[in-house]
Amino acid sequence: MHPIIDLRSDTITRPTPEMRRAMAEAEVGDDVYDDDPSINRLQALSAEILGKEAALFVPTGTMSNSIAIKTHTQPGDEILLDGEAHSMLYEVGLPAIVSGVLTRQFISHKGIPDVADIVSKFQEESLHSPRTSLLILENTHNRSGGVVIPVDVQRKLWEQAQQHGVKVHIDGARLFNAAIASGKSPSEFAQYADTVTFCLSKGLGCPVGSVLCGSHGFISRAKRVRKMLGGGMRQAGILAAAGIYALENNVQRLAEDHANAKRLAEGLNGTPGIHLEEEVPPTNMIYFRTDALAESLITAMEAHGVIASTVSAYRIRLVTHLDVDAQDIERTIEVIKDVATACH
Ligand code: TLP
Repeated sequence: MHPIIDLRSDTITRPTPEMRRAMAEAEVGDDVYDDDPSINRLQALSAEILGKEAALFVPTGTMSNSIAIKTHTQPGDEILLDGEAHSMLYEVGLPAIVSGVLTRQFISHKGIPDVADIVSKFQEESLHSPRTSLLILENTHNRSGGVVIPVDVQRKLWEQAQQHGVKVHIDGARLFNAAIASGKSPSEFAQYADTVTFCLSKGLGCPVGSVLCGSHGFISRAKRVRKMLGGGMRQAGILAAAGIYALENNVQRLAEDHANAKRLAEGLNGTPGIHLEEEVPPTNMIYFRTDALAESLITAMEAHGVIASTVSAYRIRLVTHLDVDAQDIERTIEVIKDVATACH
């Protein structure tokens, strides 16, 4: 019997023995009093890597985005974001609930925003209109297949946003994937944003955690919002130690996840009933359309030990990560080909 191959998400990774050791040995203190040395170290390291003044450790990417939106905006403001963004689709309406903002959506081309379109949507406060106070960019872009928004596009958007008094926040849940795939440093992306969040609990392999980075002033206001949302943790240095371990050891290996995704796409290409959205996946995600109902394919795959996510009725996502290796990828190709051919 083969072990299960779980490609639902890169969130499913489990900490390795080395990471667990780092966690067990972590020095801790009460972080609400700023007394946790491991959290302080993770925050300093994150700010340094992203080229920002300060950083804040938070439990999840969802909370991090929410804190950023709340800290950047006033109730009644408008925020601009991709209609397929995580903050739009998967954060349970938090921008409306926590921040009281309007969400105005733009349509990107395969995850890449159109600069002119976005600029035309910026609104100044007037007798009639809400003020556009924030632009959110998601890099890599999850629902668009893990695509990387190029640094140059970010730069153009940033320049325009600055001219219009609009802040820019990057949901960089997978910013390190973007950096590794494009051969740029994370700070090259981060320089064109006021704030950036990245997740430790995805490709980097930690059990919990995200980090929000920005200026000193922004982070001290954000810390208050984190407390308000119940995210003021105490001896969470145990978790931060996993984050430090990941930043020191698990960044370069993301290239393996990208290579595995490419091999998986190559192996699936041309399979009857399966239509890859990208023949060459940009990072660690593969999205494909199915002729059969996605759910029926997923159920058949599960019976052979391969788990994936249904995105919509005829759309499936596979994500590569630390807990799947090249051998698992070959088995996944075999299983999906067999199942898809049988369902066709
Ligand atoms: N994404 C999850 C699901 O929620 C869809 C996944 O499996 O991909 N930003 C982006 C771009 C994300 O993809 C996610 C999680 C988050 C934020 C939220 O992170 P968490 O799960 O830590 O709240």
